[in-house]
Amino acid sequence: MAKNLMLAVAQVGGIDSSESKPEVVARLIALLEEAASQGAELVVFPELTLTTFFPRTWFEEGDFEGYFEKSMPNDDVRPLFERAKDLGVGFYLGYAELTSDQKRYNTSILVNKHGDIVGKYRKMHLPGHADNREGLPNQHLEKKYFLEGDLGFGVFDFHGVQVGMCLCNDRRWPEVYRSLSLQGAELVVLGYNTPDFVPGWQEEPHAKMFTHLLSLQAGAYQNSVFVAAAGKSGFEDGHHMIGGSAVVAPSGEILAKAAGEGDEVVVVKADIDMGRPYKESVFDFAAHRRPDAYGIIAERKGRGAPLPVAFNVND
Ligand code: CDT
Repeated sequence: MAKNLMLAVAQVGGIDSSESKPEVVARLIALLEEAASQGAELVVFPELTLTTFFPRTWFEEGDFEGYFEKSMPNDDVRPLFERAKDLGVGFYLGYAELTSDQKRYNTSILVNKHGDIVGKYRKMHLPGHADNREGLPNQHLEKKYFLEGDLGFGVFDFHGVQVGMCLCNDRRWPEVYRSLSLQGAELVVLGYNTPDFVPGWQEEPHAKMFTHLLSLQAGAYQNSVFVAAAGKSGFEDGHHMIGGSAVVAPSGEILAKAAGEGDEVVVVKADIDMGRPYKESVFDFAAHRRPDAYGIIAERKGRGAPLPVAFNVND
């Protein structure tokens, strides 16, 4: 029997800092309802969905706590959980997490169709800087506001579909998809915020959308998984972020992509078994991978000298 999942990416247009969390949650519920009306079973929301992308701004200690969630669901977010449960729809949601021992993470959760949190992820690859770089169009202070994730790359059961999670910059790192695919992931879900300007990031404007989609497509194809990516997009307090929320098949082909940069839902019927022929042929990991030759990937962090290779020309 075909294993189909009605999969939605819910792109969220810019959230100005003046917008309250209940106002944002009302927008998310409208997107959820639109997705459900098209039959969606799982709705993917962006990274840091509940607020403006606050890491663009330097705040002094004590001035940024309002951006963080101390529990999940809390009173602001509970209406989203309740509406999703009523509709029998699950979701992925990114948010800023403050733990009971005062640790801060860039976090996502996976919620099943019954409203239960069945998976949690804390962002591993934190881009940007921790120091105050005044005078720039905007900063990128994820290294100031968040600790590196400590939960690893988990794969979680969503009503029979094996789902891995990551967040934004993680999508550019092949190790992420491979770590998830090695655990049997069939679908990778992620949220993102990709600003036009990131200090120290040299990339032509036209390349931003290309490298975003390239990362999703390469990750999907090389790991025989579906990838569903939802962005927070458009202008926030005058700062622009790319759109391009998309669903990609294990072939690497884009099945659907948001057309604009505002609130928009894209729904796709994902035949989850589409990954199987790839997993059983070109990407049959057990048959073809060479972990004995990949040690350098786990041992070395940055680029360095070549490793010695012993060879005789005619042997
Ligand atoms: N939020 C986030 O991780 N954004 C980054 C900005 C670029 S860092 C070079 C991204 O990868 O889209």
